[in-house]
Amino acid sequence: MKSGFVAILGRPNVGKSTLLNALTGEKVAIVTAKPQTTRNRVIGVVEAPARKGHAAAQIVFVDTPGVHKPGSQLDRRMLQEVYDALESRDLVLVLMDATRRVQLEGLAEIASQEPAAEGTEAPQTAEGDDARTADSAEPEQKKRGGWASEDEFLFGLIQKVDCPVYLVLTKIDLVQKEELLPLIAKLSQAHSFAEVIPVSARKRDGLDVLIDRIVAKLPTGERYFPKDQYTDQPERFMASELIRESILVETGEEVPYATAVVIERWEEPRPVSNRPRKKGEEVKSPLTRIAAAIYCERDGQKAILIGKGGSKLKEIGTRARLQIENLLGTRVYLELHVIVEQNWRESKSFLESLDWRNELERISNDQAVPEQNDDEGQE
Ligand SMILES: Nc1nc2c(ncn2[C@@H]2O[C@H](COP(=O)(O)OP(=O)(O)O)[C@@H](O)[C@H]2O)c(=O)[nH]1
Ligand SMILES: [Mg+2]
Repeated sequence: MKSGFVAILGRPNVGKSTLLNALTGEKVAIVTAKPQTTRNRVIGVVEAPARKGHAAAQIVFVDTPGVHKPGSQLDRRMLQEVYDALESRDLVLVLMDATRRVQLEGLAEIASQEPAAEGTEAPQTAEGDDARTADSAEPEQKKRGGWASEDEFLFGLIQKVDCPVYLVLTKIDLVQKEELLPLIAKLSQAHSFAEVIPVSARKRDGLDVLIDRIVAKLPTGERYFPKDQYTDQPERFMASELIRESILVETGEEVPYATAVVIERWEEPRPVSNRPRKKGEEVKSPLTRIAAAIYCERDGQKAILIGKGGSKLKEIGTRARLQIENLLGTRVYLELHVIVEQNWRESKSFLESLDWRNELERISNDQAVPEQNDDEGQE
């Protein structure tokens, strides 16, 4: 059998997480129309059965935050997640939004100009006129320079990897076939891709071809994950992500970007007793009780998150609860409250506390070497 890690890379909002979910057939990563939805690298595992032409394979996809020039400590952490994903991989998929005419203009700049020095403003390209992508209206993007420099940044990243890199054109359900060819030609000038594969995650178009081409490049090896495991994220973290997704959908302006979610309490359902039931007595399905804190940076954001008479928080909660019920397969009682934590996006310690991988590492270290604690002293 074959197995390997495949990193999914791309600018914000090109459909990385949507593709991951379509490939795994599970909701592994949250998806919204807003850029910077994904903050951590997210693993989704796909079992590809043996087919004519290739062996059975386990493909471990690693979805990543969208590549953008970091403005805050949170952004830098997101970029670090991209680097981490690039470190252990057998193949890289670079996703480009097929609807993004402006990318052509950006890459024309790359081909014809010296690379812009770090920190200089790149020429502004016509961002506003491609209404088909939601992130083009994002003011934060504008502050950090034009698309050209951000594409350049992404191409710089893949220049350094030493494994095959595939170009995956996404959202082809939104464009005419003949629009793809000039885009492919232009992108191929910027990097020599081992394969170019157009897909629509939404219509499940091109996914089989993509899987076939990936398996062709994977090394022989055993599974990295048990056969029925589709992600490495703990349920608690997935639940906090679903709450964040709900906030992203239900609020606007800067609120989604200034928000973090922390699960504070998690009570597993009590085992259902199998005592005899009275006639007509309803058997309640199991209930998971979850309490979560929503962190934001300012009082004004808190007011927006809560809404008139708590109405916004209620909407956020209801939407998230339904999703978490789907995830867990139990009923869920979800309690949300909002906390102002000024400038948390710049706080290294706060950002570290959000990372479930740190948390797991800390727990396993605590359990592995309890007797060494004395020698380490300070902390
Ligand atoms: N029409 C269409 N929209 C898509 C497709 N894939 C993703 N999208 C949309 O693009 C937006 C960004 O998707 P997401 O997966 O969060 O992008 P990411 O930031 O790259 O992870 C969402 O509104 C998706 O619904 C696709 O194949 N077709
Ligand atoms: Mg994403």
